[in-house]
This record gives sequence, C-alpha cells and structure tokens, in this order.
Amino acid sequence: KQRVFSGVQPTGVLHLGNYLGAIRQWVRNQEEYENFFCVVDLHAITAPHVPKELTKATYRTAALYLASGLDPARSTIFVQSHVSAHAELTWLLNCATPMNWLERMIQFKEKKAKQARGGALRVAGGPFVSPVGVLPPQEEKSDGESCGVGLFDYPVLMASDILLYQAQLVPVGEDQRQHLELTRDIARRFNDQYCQNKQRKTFVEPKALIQTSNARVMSLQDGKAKMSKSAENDMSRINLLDTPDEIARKIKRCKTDSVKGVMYDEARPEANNLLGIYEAMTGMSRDEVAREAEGWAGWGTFKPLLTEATIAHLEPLQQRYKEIITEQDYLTKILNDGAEAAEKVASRTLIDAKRAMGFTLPG
Ligand code: AQP
Repeated sequence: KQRVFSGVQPTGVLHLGNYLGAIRQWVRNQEEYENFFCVVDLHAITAPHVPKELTKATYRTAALYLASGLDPARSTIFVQSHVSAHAELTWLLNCATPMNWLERMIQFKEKKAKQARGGALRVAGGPFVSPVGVLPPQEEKSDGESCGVGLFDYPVLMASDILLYQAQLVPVGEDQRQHLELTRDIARRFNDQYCQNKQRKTFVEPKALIQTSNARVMSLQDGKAKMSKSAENDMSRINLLDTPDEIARKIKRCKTDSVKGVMYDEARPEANNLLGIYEAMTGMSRDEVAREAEGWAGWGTFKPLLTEATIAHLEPLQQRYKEIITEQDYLTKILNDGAEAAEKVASRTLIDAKRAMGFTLPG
C-alpha cells in the first residue's frame, strides 16, 4: 500500500473547507492506503495563541477526525508535538533549505499581512481575535515584529511532517499545492546533497493528492477568497460544529449576485461555490445539481435547500463528536497509541537523515 500523510492545525473549529478539501478524502481512501493523520499543533503556534485554547482545540480537532469517520484501526491518528522528531528534523532541514525558497511562499505573505492587521486592531484598543482565542489588547508592533520566525518556517515544518513518514501521497486542499512543491524540492536537494549512495535516498518525494471538486471551498462572504479559520468574520465560514440555527443564518446572509437563476458559471464565483457545497452535502454529481438547478426560481429557492442539506449532512457527525469529546480516556488512548506507532516510523527516518548529514549517533 502507498503511504499517506496529512494534517490540520488545531486553530478554531474546523470548517467545511477543511472537511471537504482534506478530511473527507482521507476518510474515503482509508482502505486503499497506509495512513498517518496528525493534529499539527506545532503549526498552530505560528499565530498568536492562548495556551488553554490550544489544548482544547487539539482535543477538539482529534475528536472531529474521529467523528468524520477516521478509524484508528486503519489510520494512525496522533498529535504532532507528541513525536519530537518533527521539531528535530525541522532544524536539520532548516539548515539545508535556501531562505529565498521560503520567501516565495504565498501563504507566508498572506498570513504575515493578516497578523499585521491583527496588530492594527490591537492599536485600536480592542481585543485581537486570533483563531486560537481572544488575546488581550497588546502594544503596537512594527511590521517586522508582527509575525514570528515560526510563521516563515511553517513550510519546512510541514516538509518534515511529510518526509518523516516517507509518504508518497499528501491529500490536501488546493491552497497547499505550493507547500507540497516545496517539500519535493527540499527532499530532492537533501537527497542530492547528502546521500552518497544514490540508490538509497533518505527521503521519498511526495505528491499532492488534490480532488477535482471542493479543492478550494470559498468564503460565504467573498466568492474569491478561500474559506478560512483565521478570517475575522465568522459569517464567512460554516464550522463543523455550528448549530442548525447558525448554519441557516450564515447561508441566509451569504453573499450572492443579482443574476437571474442559480447555475454554474465561471463568471459567478458565489454560485459556483455554493453549488459545489450543495453537491458535497447531498452527494449529487455536478450534472445532477445542474439539472435540478434548472427548476429553481433563484437564490430564494436554493438557499433553503442548501441549508437543509448542510444541516442533515453535519447532524450525524456532530452527534458522534458529542459522544467522543466527553470520552476523554478513549481519546487519550487513541492519541497515545497513535504517537507510539508514528514515533517508530519517524525516528527511523530521523536517524537516516542524521547519518546522511554526518552526525555522530549515541551508543
Ligand atoms: N477553503 C478551503 N478549501 C479546501 N481545503 C481547505 N483547507 C483549508 N481551507 C480550505 C485544507 O484543510 C487542510 C488543513 O488546513 P489548516 O487548518 O492546517 O491550514 P490552512 O490551510 O491555513 O486552513 P485555514 O482554515 O485557512 O486555517 P487558518 O485560517 O488557521 O490558517 C489543508 O489540507 C488545507 O488545504
């Protein structure tokens, strides 16, 4: 079986973008691959955070993995910081990665700008709502101080996550494509530079596994921006744990256009996005949705259908979540077992990488 690795940051509550772009395909392909799924908490601290919220979000994310259908008997589920090799390999790869490769990363530029805007909010005296909690007002920071080195280094940590498990495939949303390319470049450079024996390379070069539909779920408030946990406006996303009333309110108030009818059209980002979500929530194909849409008078007909389908789709997931999150011992056991299994694979790769670089090993 080919090996798969992927993860989500425990920031805020997972939303439909995380679920449709990533988690749902992990669940669907569980049987076909050997799976490692991680709650990437080391990534979560690249944004300002509240410690207690990180703890809660870590358990919540793991519980949502299970509630979405990940099965510990078929997938290794663990928390990134429980396997110290992730942080250790990151240091080795930091020293083998040119800085200008990271300077090109689009996500870094976007998130840096977002964190700087957070700084501006703080100056206004109000609290800064980070994806991991509401931070107290802080002092104004200059541009260079508004984001930490960790945010810049985020893609190297991500490369370490993947390369430690020798994963061939990484199921992610479209927004992660550039980071996956970088991971391949880092692996190739390391292998070329340090592996004397060209037949026995330290790292496998992984490929991104990106679906054709729902690879980029867009904001409910802007059809051209991706749905994101760190967007300031909660009305822009449907969180997996939103109540039926919240889901109804968000869909009712979501951005639409004034064109007659609701149909797929490249020039209508909001219509395309909501129809894509409708496909996923009902399990219908694009053609089936397009045919059904011919009978709709307009947004007024479509929005209640979308609301109903979304509530119905999320209801069993939310029910399972409620059961799992109250079973703390069960959750802890799964994460402990997962970390133990992950550690075995990761530590072997780390030793290989250290040997290749010329480190002495104890014993
Ligand atoms: N809008 C999206 N559409 C499709 N896939 C998405 N993913 C995220 N947003 C969408 C996929 O979810 C996985 C985990 O994402 P993450 O939370 O680890 O980081 P992210 O990509 O930065 O996600 P967010 O929601 O935007 O979080 P914040 O705002 O906290 O940074 C990845 O596979 C990603 O592709």
